[in-house]
Amino acid sequence: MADLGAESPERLAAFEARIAAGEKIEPGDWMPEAYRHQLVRMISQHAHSEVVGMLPEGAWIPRAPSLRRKLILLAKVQDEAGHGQYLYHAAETLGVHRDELIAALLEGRAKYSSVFNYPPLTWADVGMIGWLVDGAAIKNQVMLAQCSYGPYSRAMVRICAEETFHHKQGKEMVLTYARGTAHQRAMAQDALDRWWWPSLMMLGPHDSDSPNTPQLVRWGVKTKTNDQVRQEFVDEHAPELLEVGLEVPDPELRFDPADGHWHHGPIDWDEFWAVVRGDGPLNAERLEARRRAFEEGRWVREAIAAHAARREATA
Ligand code: FAQ
Repeated sequence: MADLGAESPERLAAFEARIAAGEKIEPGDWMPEAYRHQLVRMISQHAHSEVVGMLPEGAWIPRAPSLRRKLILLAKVQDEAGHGQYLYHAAETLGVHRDELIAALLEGRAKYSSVFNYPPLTWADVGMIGWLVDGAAIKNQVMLAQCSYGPYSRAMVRICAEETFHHKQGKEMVLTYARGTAHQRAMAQDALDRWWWPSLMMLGPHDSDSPNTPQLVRWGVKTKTNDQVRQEFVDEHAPELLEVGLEVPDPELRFDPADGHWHHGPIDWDEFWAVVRGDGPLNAERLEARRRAFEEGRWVREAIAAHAARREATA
């Protein structure tokens, strides 16, 4: 990256004044190294999440129960590949190359969302992932669309539009099954029992245990905290799930008319941190699948590089 000047209190104050005025920070602008570092961390984790996030639903494409459902799921999984592309590009505007980011993922040094380490056991899980996992992702991403870094914020606008469709198709599926036969209702309930807590966890630790939040909020990368986004998610989804006759697997879930919010019971943070550390149900399998895909795609990357070199030599 071009050296735009060392950090000084004046530069930092000018940078923070721009953020306070609602200006977007763009790739060529001066920024503190910690801001750049935070963005690379978050955007690359986000990109990896989209790409690893293709695996749980991708596994169900050959088993979709109808051509219509198959087409919808194919389109959704392709969208997620596209989201990974936008996000790796956004990270590259900060002076890193996607090869470094992907190497970190494949070597197990990078994080991606905890939620994709859980197995989708039945077709109803595909609907529940759309409704809950995309629902949680949208709450977080609508917030990130306001983020102070221009390329990330613009990528989020586009991604949110597509995720909204993913959310709707998931909800439509779960509503169909929740109002269907006794067997379909049981499948929808079983899927909810397994995806409710991982969906709450994916929005990150409580604010009191979130070391990055204060700096991210100060610099307008996050405009809401993890707990605020989680509250929005619960306030929207808990009543809708109950409305269709499903039971949210939380005996402490209750609506408090005094504050107008739905309150959930305690989250199992030991489980969350175990999954983040790599000890979730499918962490090893997910990384192995990504490593295999990387190796199987090697010839394509080599062919593209050879073609580009030949064009350059003959230009
Ligand atoms: N999983 O200080 P905080 C999707 C880590 S996209 C794993 O609170 P922060 C689309 C965190 O990195 C879903 N690790 O962190 C889709 C940090 O470790 P580090 C992904 C987690 O950044 C749908 C440490 O814990 N979305 O689903 C998780 O302030 C359906 C301390 O945490 C994004 O990535 C977790 N869940 O807040 C695709 C959005 N939570 O890095 C297919 C961008 C926390 O210091 C199908 N990211 N950690 O070593 C963010 O908004 C934020 O990074 C948070 C975490 C909110 C995820």
